[in-house]
Amino acid sequence: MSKNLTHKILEGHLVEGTLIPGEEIAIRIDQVLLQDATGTMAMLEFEALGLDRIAAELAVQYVDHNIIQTDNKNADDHIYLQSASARYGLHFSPAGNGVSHQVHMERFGVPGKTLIGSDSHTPGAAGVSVLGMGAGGLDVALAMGGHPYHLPCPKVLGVKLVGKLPEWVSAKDLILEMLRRYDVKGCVGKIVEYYGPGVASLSATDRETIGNMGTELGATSSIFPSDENTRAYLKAQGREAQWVALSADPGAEYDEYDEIDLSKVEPLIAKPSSPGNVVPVREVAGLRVDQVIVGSSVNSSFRDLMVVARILEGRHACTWTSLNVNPGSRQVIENVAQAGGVLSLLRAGARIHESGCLGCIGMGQAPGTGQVSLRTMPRNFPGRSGTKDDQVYLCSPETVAAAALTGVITDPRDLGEKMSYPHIEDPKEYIVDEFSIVRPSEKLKDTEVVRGPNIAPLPAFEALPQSLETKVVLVVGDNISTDTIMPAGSKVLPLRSNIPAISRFVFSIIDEDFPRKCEEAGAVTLIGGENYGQGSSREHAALAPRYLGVRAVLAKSFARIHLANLCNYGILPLVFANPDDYGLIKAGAKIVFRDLRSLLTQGAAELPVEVDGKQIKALLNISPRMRRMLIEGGALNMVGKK
Ligand code: MIC
Repeated sequence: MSKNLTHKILEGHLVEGTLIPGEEIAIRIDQVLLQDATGTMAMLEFEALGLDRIAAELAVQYVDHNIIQTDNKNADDHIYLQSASARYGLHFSPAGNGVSHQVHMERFGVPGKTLIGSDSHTPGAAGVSVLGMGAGGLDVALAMGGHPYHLPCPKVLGVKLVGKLPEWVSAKDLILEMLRRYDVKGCVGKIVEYYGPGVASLSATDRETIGNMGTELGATSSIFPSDENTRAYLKAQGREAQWVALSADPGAEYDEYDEIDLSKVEPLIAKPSSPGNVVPVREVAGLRVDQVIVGSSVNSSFRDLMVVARILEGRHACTWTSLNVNPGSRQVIENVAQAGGVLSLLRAGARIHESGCLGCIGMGQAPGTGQVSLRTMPRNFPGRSGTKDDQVYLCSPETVAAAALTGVITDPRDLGEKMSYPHIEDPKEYIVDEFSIVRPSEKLKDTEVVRGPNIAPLPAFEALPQSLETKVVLVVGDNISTDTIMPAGSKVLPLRSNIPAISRFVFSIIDEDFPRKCEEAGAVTLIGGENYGQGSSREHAALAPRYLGVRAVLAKSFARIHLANLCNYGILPLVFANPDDYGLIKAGAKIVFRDLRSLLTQGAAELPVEVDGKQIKALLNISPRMRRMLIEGGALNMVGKK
């Protein structure tokens, strides 16, 4: 039978289950990626497993998020991560080296491998045909320890690409076109597989852009065939020997189909404050722009920076528009420098920042009150930039460059009247620095793990009681992101290794009093709408609420990674059997769950819920493994028992 590429990779790694959409499967994980903001917790969890060394083929700890060292906290975390990497056999990529997704693709991605990362944008690995998935820190720790990764078997959405992108239109516009079609939850439970003749016109880094931001569709992952473009990229990285050709069989079938004619894609932009709020750039043209940023997690490759550099060459950014460049890696900026791009950018007035995530998660670069910021980043959830009521738009490097020149949102095709479109060729041979990554070795194995004062021990949680009496402390709407539940930003991110401290900021964007209210209530139920917990992989959005006493979230639906994180920390992810019941529950309501333990043990898919004395029903649509976790009070308790 002819197979699609997703099924070929999944089948090659399947250790439990069958490839039936929705059923839980477990797959072998070849590579693991961690970043520092989620990595300290994941590393503490790995240590809690009591293993001497990692068991995965490769694990790389990147330092790319918490790189603003305003006091000891981030530096303490980095020392912990570096010493633990040496001790347990991880590769270590220090601060300044670049964003995990970009560096992993440069140095480690191998077509056909599976990768999980403690960062939701791990699917960017699609750039070199790696099946990358974001996961909570605990799942990542388990994968490092050699455990398989469990997930609901996704459907495969086959997107046939035909034609070629026009000038001034690039990969970002293509993924924005997908977001225009599917919005932020249209691909939950799916892997997006791109195929067809149009694929050949997209370079490896273009594919990285599409895979990385495919996360915003709610997708489990994205994948591209491994072809001559993949080979050219790996060759330019000095890794041609690791290339293998991979594609779907001719006539392969998909669960769902779509088609995009690349020649019809136009410059698009996601308006505040959702990556799914996409319109043509023309529709918002003329709006004054105060800040533009190219780079960070996505669109930070050589091509992305060089296209901006060439557009701006010999010109200067508009006086009121701050032009910012966040290279994806040290390698990117070295190569841009070699190609003359750094000088063009500097002479255009650019602020060139250190390689890393930076403003993408509110680590600096916050816009001023009421200011408009155009960014090539993947997310613009409310307040994520660090500024309340921010006005962040997401767009291509070409649209960023056009706005930098004119000071207003501008369709980059309009620049075509004054200049020809700069086609950027990727280097035939990238400058590669083999010393930029600390490799594990026998010598480093005896390194002592250094735990500074910023590292607090993991909190322990009790098993599920037979009955639970809770209070509703907060009712939220649809598409609540983990940025709202557990904000990022320069004030909060440094507390990622200290759950008691970070828990003071849970839901602070909505209600600064939330932690106190939870403590007063003792046990808490939260009420959510559709796609609760979309966005990041940060397990802190489950772990910190659990620490405050949250025992259940009753919502219309959940985002994939967050649902797993809730189970990992013993929080019940319940779905309204009748979505109309959502409107009946107000903050302050008393919610009682009776016979919980027995019902979960019996495998009940429907649970009775008493809301202020009135009975409604909730669905618990999770695997038997997740049920066991909930009963034990979380994954660590369960693994500990084993
Ligand atoms: C993000 O883009 O939201 C982050 C910050 O990279 C997160 C990880 C984190 O919260 O540390 C993600 O994407 O998973």
